[in-house]
Amino acid sequence: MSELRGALVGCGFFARNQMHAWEDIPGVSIVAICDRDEARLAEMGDAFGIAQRFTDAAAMLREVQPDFVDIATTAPSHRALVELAASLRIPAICQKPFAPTMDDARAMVAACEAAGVPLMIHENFRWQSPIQAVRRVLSAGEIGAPFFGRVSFRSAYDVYAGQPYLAEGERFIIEDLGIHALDIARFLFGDVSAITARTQRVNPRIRGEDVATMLLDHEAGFSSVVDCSYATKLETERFPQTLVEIDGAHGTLRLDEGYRLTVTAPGGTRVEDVSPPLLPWASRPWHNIQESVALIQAHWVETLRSGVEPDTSGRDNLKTFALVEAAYRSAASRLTLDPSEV
Ligand code: NAD
Ligand code: 89V
Repeated sequence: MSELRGALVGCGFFARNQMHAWEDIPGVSIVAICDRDEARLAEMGDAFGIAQRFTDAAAMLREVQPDFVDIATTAPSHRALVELAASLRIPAICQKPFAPTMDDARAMVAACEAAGVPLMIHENFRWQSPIQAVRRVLSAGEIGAPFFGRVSFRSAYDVYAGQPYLAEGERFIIEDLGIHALDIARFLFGDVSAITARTQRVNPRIRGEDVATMLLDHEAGFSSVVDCSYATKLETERFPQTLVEIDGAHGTLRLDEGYRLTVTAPGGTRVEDVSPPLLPWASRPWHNIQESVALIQAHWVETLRSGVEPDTSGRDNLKTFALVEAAYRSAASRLTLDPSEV
């Protein structure tokens, strides 16, 4: 199998994880990197020994002609970069959140489909090994058909220190973090026919909302609650753990603090430690997210080689992104909305 040559756009806070993960995947190498900020470009190039460095993405993609591009910039640049990749017929991975608007996201999917190139959104939280463990229990039918679910992320971790832009946007927690929890709800419970949301801003030093509570009606015929907060000061800080509760016809499942999975089924109760591994380049508490970066990127490579659509393809992720948009509109209007209509 020939080596896949990738190129990265965006050498900021999170891209370092993506670079480490690429280094660990056999048969792939990042051959060129790009950032408008020369200092960040130099720092990443030196850290990972990448000689081909560009400040302009179009120049990089035209000159290098990579097998894929990994877009690790923030949302405002996503549409232009994905459309650029599509115009050059280069498969693209794009970080979440998909784009600033639904129209942008739809245009990105249309551009890639018209060009016949794969597009995957880097929606990594469903790849976290504790979440995969939950999905395995559900799929095995151990607790029977679910009739209630909860996906919960509550923390007071200072995310603004590493990602100052999170404090500056009109939208914050649903767009940045809730998007992951909503995607997990889709992954575990299926697609959503209606959403009702409420938001609050507790931290006066940020512009957007830092608390959101959402009620989802699933097409499968039951409801789940997705709640997230960056204003929750607990005895033990849980960042970045997502907790899950599921009640089923024959039992229950709880993914609790400390990656403790408790399954109560007709045969009794078992407790498992489903902690993610600490990869050699990872550091606590981010290791859970970092492992999922390695797993989603390995998935991308498999799909690129096999021609199968990635699990979080652009088309799939339109549904998660529609939940984000519908949640904001529901919070503003106080109405229950159908996400397929936003
Ligand atoms: P950042 O601001 O630290 O880095 C973005 C970099 O992109 C900057 O260095 C900037 O100069 C560069 N850039 C922007 N537009 C460009 C363009 N057109 N051409 C070249 N360079 C350009 O941001 P970050 O915190 O690294 O976040 C990046 C993305 O990753 C965001 O969308 C964020 O939501 C996402 N993110 C995802 C996860 C996850 O777990 N999936 C975690 C953190 C961040
Ligand atoms: O995963 C993310 O998108 C990050 C964080 C975990 C801090 O919310 O921005």
